[in-house]
Amino acid sequence: MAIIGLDKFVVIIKHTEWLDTGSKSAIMATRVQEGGVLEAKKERLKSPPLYKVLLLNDDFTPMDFVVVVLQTIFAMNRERATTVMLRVHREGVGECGTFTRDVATAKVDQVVDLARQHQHPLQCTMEEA
Ligand code: TYC
Repeated sequence: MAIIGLDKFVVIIKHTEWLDTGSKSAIMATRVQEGGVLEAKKERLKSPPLYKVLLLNDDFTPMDFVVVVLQTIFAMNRERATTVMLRVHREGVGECGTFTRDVATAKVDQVVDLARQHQHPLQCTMEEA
């Protein structure tokens, strides 16, 4: 909830309706009713769960391709992308970043799509952080 610190809202309800004047014509009238009180809850929303995007090693995807993937999809500079790629190469798995679920899903899809377009078996996955 974005509103913090407000205790109460006064509710103003406007009714607009046709009033029958008894003759052949009718008029529009607006009535304003005031006085309802709505208590604001002093609650903060929980922050959304975050997901780590992980790159997996394989024996076929070229190192240079993985570096380009990390630069383009994860906005890493060349040095950082090379460090992450080498970690995946040596340890089997490496972290590309932490994102909300939708962003992590989109990044995983982009990595896999790009890899398949180039006929590489590169695997990318995500897990809750
Ligand atoms: N192991 C690959 C090779 O030797 C390089 C590689 C690194 C592949 C990272 C995938 O996520 C990966 N060409």
